[in-house]
Amino acid sequence: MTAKQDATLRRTVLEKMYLARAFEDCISALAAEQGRLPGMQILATGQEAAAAAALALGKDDVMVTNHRSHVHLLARGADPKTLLAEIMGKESGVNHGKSGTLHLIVPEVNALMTSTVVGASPLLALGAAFAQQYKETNALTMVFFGDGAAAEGSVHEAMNMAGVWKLPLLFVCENNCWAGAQSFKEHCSAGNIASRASSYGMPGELVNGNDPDDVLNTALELASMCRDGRGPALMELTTYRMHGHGEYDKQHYVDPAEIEFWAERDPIVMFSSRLEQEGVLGEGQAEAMRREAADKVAEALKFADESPYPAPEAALEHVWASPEHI
Ligand SMILES: Cc1ncc(C[n+]2csc(CCOP(=O)(O)OP(=O)(O)O)c2C)c(N)n1
Ligand SMILES: [Mg+2]
Repeated sequence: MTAKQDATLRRTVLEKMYLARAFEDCISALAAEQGRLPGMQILATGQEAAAAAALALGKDDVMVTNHRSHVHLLARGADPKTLLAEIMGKESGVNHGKSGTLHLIVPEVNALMTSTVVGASPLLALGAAFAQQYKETNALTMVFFGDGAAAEGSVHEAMNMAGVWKLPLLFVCENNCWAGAQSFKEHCSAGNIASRASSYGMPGELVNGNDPDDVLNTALELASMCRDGRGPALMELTTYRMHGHGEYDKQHYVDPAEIEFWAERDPIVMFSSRLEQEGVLGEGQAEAMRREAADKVAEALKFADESPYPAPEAALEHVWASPEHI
């Protein structure tokens, strides 16, 4: 990558981080209003540097993600309008209002699946990576999962088979220090997840998940290894869930000092000031990006608000794949 490409990509990473923050701030506000959003809202506030991992993917690569998916999908290029409409259960949503926030699928950006079954995404991704290898494509699959999911048998099985078959599968574990109301220390016997990679014969990298440069560089390097036929890889992003598990959760079980500690390490604040200091962004450009993101989300909200709910007669449409898609 040349320095110019590098600067362009880093600016895009920041743009996507601002977009994800504005998008989720909007959801957080809507969730506080009665009757605006169906179901539970799970946000990734504080985890926006993961956008850099999604931006390491090429057009033909596949992404599979979990219940905390908005950052990944927006970074990959999902349209905030149809995404927000979907989350609001509207007909114009990316899945015609039938998935809501927890089962989003965005075929336009090869986001195959969002599974809220903890630990399911890596197995689904294994199938996608198998198909990529079988069809002799040059593409890879990236799968996001949490530190809690890492304890599920299905995740170990997926890692083992990916290692055996040398599949082009990049496992991205976002260790946000919590799985529901259980801290990492309460549910994991090891100090980190990345070190497990050697058990499955693949490289494992522990990355500062609040530093988009680290995330981007490691993701680019590991993705290129997967693409070259060298088998799967694992990266663990150490980060922090700034909100509760869902918007209903007021985090009574978390030491406020812990939240404060991580608030001082806000990935957006740190990255925007780094890009300004390095001259990658000129004066006022970061603020302009932030405002542009807020405008896009305001437009998305207007679009979603003006869209109707699906008609009851359409309840069974778009639920099963039509024969021509099988
Ligand atoms: C198989 C299964 N078990 C339990 C749950 C309930 N559940 C939803 S999210 C969650 C915590 C997952 O933690 P982690 O994998 O660290 O992801 P995070 O929520 O922190 O992003 C649990 C236990 C579920 N959805 N699926
Ligand atoms: Mg977690």
